[in-house]
Amino acid sequence: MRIHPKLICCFLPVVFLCGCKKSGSTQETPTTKPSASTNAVPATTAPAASAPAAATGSAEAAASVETTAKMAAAEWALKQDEIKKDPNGQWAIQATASSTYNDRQGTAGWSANQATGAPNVDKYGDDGNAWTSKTPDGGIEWLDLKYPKPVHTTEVRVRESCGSGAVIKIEVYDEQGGAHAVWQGNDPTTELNYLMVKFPKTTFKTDPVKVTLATNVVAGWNEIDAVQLVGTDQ
Ligand SMILES: [Ca+2]
Repeated sequence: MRIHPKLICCFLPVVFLCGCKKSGSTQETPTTKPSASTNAVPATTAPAASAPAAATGSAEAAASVETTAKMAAAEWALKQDEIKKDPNGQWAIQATASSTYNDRQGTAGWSANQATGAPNVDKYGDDGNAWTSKTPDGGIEWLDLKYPKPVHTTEVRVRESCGSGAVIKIEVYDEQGGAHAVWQGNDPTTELNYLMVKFPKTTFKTDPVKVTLATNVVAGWNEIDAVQLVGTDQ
């Protein structure tokens, strides 16, 4: 039986090959796979607080670093919860993509539909509950998402869960099917976080949202857990 390349990617300690760990994120313990030795939770992948300069060997300094990290983790969890419950937010109900890992269809792991619904990836890293493209670094890939209700939109939130930072463009469509780019640029997202793109309320109602990635800009698999469309009827 052949070992799946994806599994290798998942279990090798060299996580950076997957693009799921970026150099520089050295605070906290970067556990590369689920381990029973820690009861830690999603929060460990939270955007860690900026690491205070280490005062070598001082217990007080260590405690202070820990406290800061915990506060950052709690803040991260609160923000995740707030977004999840945003009354003006909608989660996609249908998705298509330029390609999918291993040509996965339907509700299979890493298929486009894994980017529908509320976020369900708990930890930064390769996870079948997110969509990813057929190849990790092939270049331009896109994800097209439909929502229950067209709205005048003010924001799109893309939850990136592996190889974050590769989104280059977000477009929303008007009801005649015209595409409007609401953002194009350098995605600053790292770790398990949302790319939150805010813009003046659209004059038209939008439904489909298109997220374009350049998968070659962040090495390894670039995975999208969920995409929220924020907007109102008026
Ligand atoms: Ca998901």
